Amino acid sequence: MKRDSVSPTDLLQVARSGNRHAVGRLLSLVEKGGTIADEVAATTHPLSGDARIIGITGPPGSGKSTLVSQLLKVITQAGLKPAVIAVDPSSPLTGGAILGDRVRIDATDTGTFIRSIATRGHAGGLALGVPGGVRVLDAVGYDPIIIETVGVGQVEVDVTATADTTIVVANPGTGDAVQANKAGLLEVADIFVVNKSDLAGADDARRDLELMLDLSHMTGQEDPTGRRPPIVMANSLDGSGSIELWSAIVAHGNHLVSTGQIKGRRAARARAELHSRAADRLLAALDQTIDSPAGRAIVDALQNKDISPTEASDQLIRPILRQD
Ligand SMILES: Nc1nc2c(ncn2[C@@H]2O[C@H](COP(=O)(O)OP(=O)(O)O)[C@@H](O)[C@H]2O)c(=O)[nH]1
Ligand SMILES: [Mg+2]
Repeated sequence: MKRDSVSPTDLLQVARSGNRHAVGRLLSLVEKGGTIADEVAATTHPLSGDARIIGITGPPGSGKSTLVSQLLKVITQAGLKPAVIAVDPSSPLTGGAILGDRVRIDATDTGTFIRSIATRGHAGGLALGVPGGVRVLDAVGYDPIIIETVGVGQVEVDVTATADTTIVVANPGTGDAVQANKAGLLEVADIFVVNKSDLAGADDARRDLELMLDLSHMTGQEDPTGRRPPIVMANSLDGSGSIELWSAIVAHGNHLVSTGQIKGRRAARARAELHSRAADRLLAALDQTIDSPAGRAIVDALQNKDISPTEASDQLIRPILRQD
């Protein structure tokens, strides 16, 4: 069979029957962007929406991948079938098995699916690639789906923030609590992990986070239900803390369901993806228009001071907004 002749619908069917190669190919199509990614989205959309999405974020080198590999053991032991999307460019992930540099998990053995997604170089970038990839994994039957991102950059924070449960990782002796606060991560955290708790200063790191949480409470940023994010201490080299972390994730999931907040989270996720998609299309239309003869005429008119900057941009977007 010719590689390009297989439709997303056929690929999805094969993927759902347990063929990991087909899962990888669907994810590649998503990364490619364009019409074929749109087709994959249309095909996987009706079969997705049920998987738990867990976002895990924190500075590069804080041990996210290592922590995830320990978490995967707990999750698979619980009889679940997890998948990981890593958008951390510092993690040397392949479609196969590498997570962290000391703790490795053989994905094929456990039925876990691990995949890295390029942060650059595909249409729509992270904001579209991640939801598209999550939808594929969800439609194939993976649950939960873990997204690992470095907690720098607004898009990464946004992607993480739309997970059902967002975990923020900090380390001892690094002032991570303060950094997390600055990056806006404190507000999106449902659970904190002080990873590398085997290192000196772990208790101080915990206290810093507690203090930050106290302060955010004072400024009124706390959960409307009064829930305070728990802080889990973890040593991902030996796996301690991973069972506690999974319990905290499950408890948070139950909290979302019992308070009805799950609906809001998922609506926010749908809204964020729709916003990215629409923005992407508007920008493409804008690029096309500004480089057309009519667009160049508007640029000329602006340069010649025939029209004001506002009038120029109005003229430019008018035909785009009128399209139906
Ligand atoms: N001492 C210690 N080192 C850790 C721990 N977790 C991860 N590491 C190490 O920290 C480094 C970065 O880990 P990695 O998982 O790749 O971090 P990531 O960039 O956040 O994904 C690696 O050398 C890990 O072995 C931990 O709990 N304690
Ligand atoms: Mg990593």
